[in-house]
Amino acid sequence: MTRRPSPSPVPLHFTEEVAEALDAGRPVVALESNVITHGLPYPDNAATARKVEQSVRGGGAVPATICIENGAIQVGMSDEDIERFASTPGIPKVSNRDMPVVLAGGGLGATTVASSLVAADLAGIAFFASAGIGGVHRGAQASMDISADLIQFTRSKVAVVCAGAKMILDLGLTLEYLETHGVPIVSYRSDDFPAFYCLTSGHRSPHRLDDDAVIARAIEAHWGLGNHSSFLITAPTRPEEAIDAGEVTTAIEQAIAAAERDGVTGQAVTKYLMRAVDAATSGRSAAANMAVLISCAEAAGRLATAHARYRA
Ligand code: PSU
Ligand code: MN
Repeated sequence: MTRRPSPSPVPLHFTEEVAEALDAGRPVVALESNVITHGLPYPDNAATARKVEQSVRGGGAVPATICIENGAIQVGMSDEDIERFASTPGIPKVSNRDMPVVLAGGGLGATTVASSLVAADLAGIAFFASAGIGGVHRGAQASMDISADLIQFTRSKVAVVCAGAKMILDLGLTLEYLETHGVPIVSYRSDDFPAFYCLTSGHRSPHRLDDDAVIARAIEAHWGLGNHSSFLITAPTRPEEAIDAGEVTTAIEQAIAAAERDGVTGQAVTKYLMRAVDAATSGRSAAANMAVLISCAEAAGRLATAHARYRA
């Protein structure tokens, strides 16, 4: 592990490869580790995390999976780290609000989209990839359950490549929230705002761009306008790996009702709903989940490469 000069007193530990890439201005894509510990069961989670890293490399960029360990933010995880996070039960989900406490305590922590963005911004990594961002939950009018991911987009200067937000959420309200906060959204080679492993959420995206170089210019223009916030690029999954929204609608509604009945609240809601939908679709949604993680990582690798070229 390498230390690079950091503007923050919080220690950032980089793998050699990530430190070298950042020093040389080569493209780097940050990735979250919560999807390893909480997104998929073992051993699919370890296999998928490795494939996701390979997909980032396939696009020409260096992957930097983020986690918390020994009171430091780790920027880049070794293969052994990934295996340990994938196979150790009980590693906590660490969102932005949890970071200081887990850092002070010295234990392990798996970073969500929100906390990974905090880390990427501190580390000077311009790109982040995740399959599905958090969003405004259905019924948020009463529960006030809005993912901290959305708030962090308004604070972290990072380009985020994702396949939209998960179908379990209220995607219309999620788009409203992002519009209110001036977070740009561009659909990559598509007209629609996707819904994770579904090709469309039924909502059109505010913008469509097809050209990697134009996307790179748009990201720099956003930051050039003085915004210290994220720029969202949605890349839909491959049609042959997509799930028809109708196929999961009933499963989602039943999962939400069950979560209410079982009194599931707060941090636990997202994982509970995802697992219930996987169970109801006999694992088909888990397979589609893996596919969309990989397609987002590929797109992020390519776009980060175009962006690094534009900046050079
Ligand atoms: N995608 C998945 N499963 C997940 C997540 C994403 O398929 O568990 C995680 C991500 O880490 C995301 C988090 O940042 O869920 C959002 O959680 P919440 O809704 O509690 O903010
Ligand atoms: Mn929540």
